[in-house]
Amino acid sequence: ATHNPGKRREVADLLVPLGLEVLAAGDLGLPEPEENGDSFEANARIKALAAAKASGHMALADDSGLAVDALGGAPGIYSARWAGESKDFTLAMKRIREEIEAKGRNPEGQAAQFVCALSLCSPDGNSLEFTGVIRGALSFPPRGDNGFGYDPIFIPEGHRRTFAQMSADEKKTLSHRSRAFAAMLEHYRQKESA
Ligand code: ITT
Repeated sequence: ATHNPGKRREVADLLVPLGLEVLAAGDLGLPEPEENGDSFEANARIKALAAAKASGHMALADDSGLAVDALGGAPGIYSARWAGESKDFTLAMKRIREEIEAKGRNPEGQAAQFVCALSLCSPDGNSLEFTGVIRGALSFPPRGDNGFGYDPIFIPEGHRRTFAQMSADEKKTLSHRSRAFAAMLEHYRQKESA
């Protein structure tokens, strides 16, 4: 249930090895519902439910974002909106730097985390949500050409390069999205073996 090509790529990369065919809401031309929830989980459920109802299939939605400790968790669920109508993440990353500076802090090395909530919803409206988090630090100026969104300013804990400087496979071993997926798969594995 996504219209974001970066997410589509990463989600497909996680689902295809399970033998699943991936059709994105963007591919199907489904409308984007208003994301008016107050948490990542609530917004993921809004998107999954809308896509499940519109398509008649199980739908998986991802709501995610970057939460900066020094900004009280902003941009958080507003991560896409900080990039504006034109989805300009250079502008969004600049705003993060400026808002940290406005608090009299040095943006370099500020603690932050990427959060991903997944919602898997059936057309009858039953859903389950799973969350994954990766902590790290901000680094400026933006570095790297891989990935999408805020990847060029985020260095995951224990590493020295930004997500955008890592290959897709390396990001996959660490990311909030992979962690939320792992939680979802673990849930269904346990259910299967029960
Ligand atoms: P859909 O709702 O159609 O899925 P979106 O881009 O609007 O796409 P969100 O509302 O969940 O999705 O916004 C999340 C934003 O957070 C997204 O636009 C990215 O810029 C950022 N983000 C999420 N995961 C990211 C990642 O792995 N790397 C970099 N930025 C990420």
